[in-house]
Amino acid sequence: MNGTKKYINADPYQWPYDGNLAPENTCLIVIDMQVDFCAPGGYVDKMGYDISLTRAPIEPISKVFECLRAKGFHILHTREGHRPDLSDCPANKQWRSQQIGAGIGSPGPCGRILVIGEPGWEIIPELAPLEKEIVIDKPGKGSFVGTSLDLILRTKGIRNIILAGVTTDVCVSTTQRHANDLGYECMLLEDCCAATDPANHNAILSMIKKQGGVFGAVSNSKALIEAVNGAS
Ligand code: C5J
Repeated sequence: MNGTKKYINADPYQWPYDGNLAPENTCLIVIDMQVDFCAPGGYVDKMGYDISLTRAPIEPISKVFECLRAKGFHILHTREGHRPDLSDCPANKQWRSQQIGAGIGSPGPCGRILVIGEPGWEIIPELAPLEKEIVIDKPGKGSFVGTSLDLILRTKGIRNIILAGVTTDVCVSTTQRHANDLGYECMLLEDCCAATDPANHNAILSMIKKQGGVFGAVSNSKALIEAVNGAS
């Protein structure tokens, strides 16, 4: 932004730390807003968790999309899923999912659970990616393992990552911690994320803010939109 420093109101520090915020160097990564995590009959629902929790971020994320797309920020999406033959699904991951009644690869109302190409694996229509937006498919919880995400971000010159999606305590947190270790400047939008247990969501927010922002900072959709719209 022409050498002018730009910050978003965040906790425990104004983000990014050095005020180097611009559409070219900043991306929003929306983690796993898939039917399996947010819709009736999907993976999270089958595990017996309340999908009203994982659906709560849909509206704030939509508003953030509108704002960031208008300003030309990068937006990436991720999907958790496995090959139809489950050759990239570790046996322990599948076993654990079976223990809670939502076996990965098992048939369900949204097709085979967490399997690539099935209806449950698709991103929910409310948050569908635009044609030009990159979608990262990942077999694990973090978005960097087994994917080209780091290469893509570095090739595009992205150094600031804004995180949204589900679930705060699993895929979002794993991605943020890994990104932080890789040197990216991270900020999580608290109302644009959710966990299947609100206490876990709150615990992650607290962890991020320790040690001066050990994994980055925490903000929300309103603060982001205000800062970006005031930016131009
Ligand atoms: C989980 C995710 N919770 N996307 N995946 O298994 O957080």
